[in-house]
Amino acid sequence: MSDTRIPVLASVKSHPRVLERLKEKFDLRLMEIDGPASLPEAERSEIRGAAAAFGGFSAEWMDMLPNLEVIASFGVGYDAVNVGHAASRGIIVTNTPDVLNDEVADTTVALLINTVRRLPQAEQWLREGRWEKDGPFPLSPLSLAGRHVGIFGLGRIGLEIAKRLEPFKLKISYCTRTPRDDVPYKHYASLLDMARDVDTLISIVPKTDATHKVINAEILSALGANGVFVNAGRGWSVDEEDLAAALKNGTIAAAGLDVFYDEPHVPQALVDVPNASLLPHVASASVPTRNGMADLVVDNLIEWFSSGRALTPVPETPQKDG
Ligand code: A2R
Repeated sequence: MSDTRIPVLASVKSHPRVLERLKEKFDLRLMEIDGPASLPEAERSEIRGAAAAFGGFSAEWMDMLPNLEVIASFGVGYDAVNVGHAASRGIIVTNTPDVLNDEVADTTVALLINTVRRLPQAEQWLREGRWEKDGPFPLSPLSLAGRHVGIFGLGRIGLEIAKRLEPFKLKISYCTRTPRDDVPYKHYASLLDMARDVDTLISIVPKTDATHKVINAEILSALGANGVFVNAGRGWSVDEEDLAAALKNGTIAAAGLDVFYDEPHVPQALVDVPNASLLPHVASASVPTRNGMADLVVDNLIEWFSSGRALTPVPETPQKDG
């Protein structure tokens, strides 16, 4: 019996729940990580929807699929999907906003505290038996108390980070292109001006042309010797050579990084400095949150094919009204 369900494509590397649910609802076709090239041409022209994994979706892949209507991307950042090309082809792209705000904000605050109070190193000290052998773990030179935090990007996640930092009694400022009228925090249009005024900088901006390597030697120098930098947005926004030098030379005091320029490669210069707290891009990486993201990927495809409206289209590929 032939399958009358809608043919959709997903990478074999997709989240297991994405594959499981797509298999229930659609005629699921799988592609290897090198994209749709491995599918026979006749099969490619049948595909009407696709689920993109972290590897994204290139213009070349889109053009192998002449009847593609929608790409549901896993993650809130969709920089690996060529949205400009999708828009020119009339393909709707969706992402998974909001369902990860709490997890990413929680992890960012944890990373900030780990960085300032050196808690991973303290645990390592205990595990290596050094507490008993060498005595107490050395006092952390830094404290969270009294810090002035500048949040670079006060969107869905940035706002959750700010809300979590308020009960820590920290002063909060932010830098975005457009000021928000719903927050009491001081707005800066210039990242450099904010870096001069704060001692703690948290980056949670997306990867765009305008955010490329904007956190550089000048910004780090403005942050100063008591400065702490935390990145939970994209490694793309940071000049990692400048950051490693700033950590090594004491231009800033410490950094906490969950994201890197060329993941999963982490520059040795960052691994080598003792005042960096490093995580392998785990901010949203809990089973419940990733399940929520997986569900939103699938729900976007289901909604598109049942009502002609996606749930969370990205702004670059808006849906027609009505
Ligand atoms: O600039 P605005 O007013 O559009 O504010 C957005 C800000 N932003 C920037 N701020 C300064 N200079 C820029 N060139 C710039 N570009 C964007 O980043 C907004 O406050 C924030 C982004 O917020 P959302 O779009 O709500 O993103 P969400 O969900 O908070 O995620 C942020 C990023 C993702 O794109 C992933 O790369 C990462 O966090 O997981």
